[in-house]
Amino acid sequence: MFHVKSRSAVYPRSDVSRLKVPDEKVPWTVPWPDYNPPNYTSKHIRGQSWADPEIGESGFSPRWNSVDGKVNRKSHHGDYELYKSTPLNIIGRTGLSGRGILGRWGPNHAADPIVTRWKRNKQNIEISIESKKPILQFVAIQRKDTGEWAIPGGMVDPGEVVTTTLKREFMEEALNTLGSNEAKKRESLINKFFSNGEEIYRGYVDDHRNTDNAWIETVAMNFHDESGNAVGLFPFCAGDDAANVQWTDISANLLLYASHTKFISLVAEKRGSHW
Ligand code: RP5
Repeated sequence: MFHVKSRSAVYPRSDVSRLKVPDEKVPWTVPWPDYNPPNYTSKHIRGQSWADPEIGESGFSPRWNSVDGKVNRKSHHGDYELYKSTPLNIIGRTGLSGRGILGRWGPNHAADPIVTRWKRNKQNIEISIESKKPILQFVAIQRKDTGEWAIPGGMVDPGEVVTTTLKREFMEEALNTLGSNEAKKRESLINKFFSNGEEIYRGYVDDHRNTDNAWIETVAMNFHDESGNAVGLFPFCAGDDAANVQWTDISANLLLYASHTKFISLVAEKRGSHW
């Protein structure tokens, strides 16, 4: 269940089809002597500052399973294996080798800020007729690349601490209107709000960009506005990779990008809200 989108048929932004990997053949420990998936690394990532060179290229001597200079090559799941000096997906086979459109060999670290508030009708928190539990809302963005609704997450920059990424990505994707004056006025409120997060999840993301040799891992944190008077009142505006942004009711009906539905379900469980 946790490695389904990583095996989806056609690789994003390409016409490359993955080799079909049945559930039972996902683990590398299950022998598959003829396993020979297509190899694909998009030429668009070549030479990008955020991307690694090819394995074996002169001057590229990565320190796998370590913090390698400013690049964190450690997995949240422990040490990954190497095959022919190339990292192997920590969960298993995806039906595609190479890096696809991901920049790093091995883990590509992301961060996901889950900003929540209670749904209110005037001053009263709305209760679900179905579950009799209060309804929680989170800030969702609509991704420009797939059109799917998602948590406004993003990749951790080299040397950046995750708490900085969480705030930066939220500001870029959901609070784009906060130009310099507006941002200054609200700066201390925003800083205070983002200093109070609770970790919800840390590890592998079932993202359709994953390959046998490159994959996304995240730290998802919940920032909750209990009174609804902090970010609850902010004028959201989609920016960067986001086409739209909105408060979204949390329930089991959500169908979100990658593993985001799972992360949101963990928040609902933690806060005892309707699901
Ligand atoms: C997902 O992709 C992560 O959970 C995070 O939300 C996102 C990071 O990638 P970009 O939004 O930068 O493309 O796997």
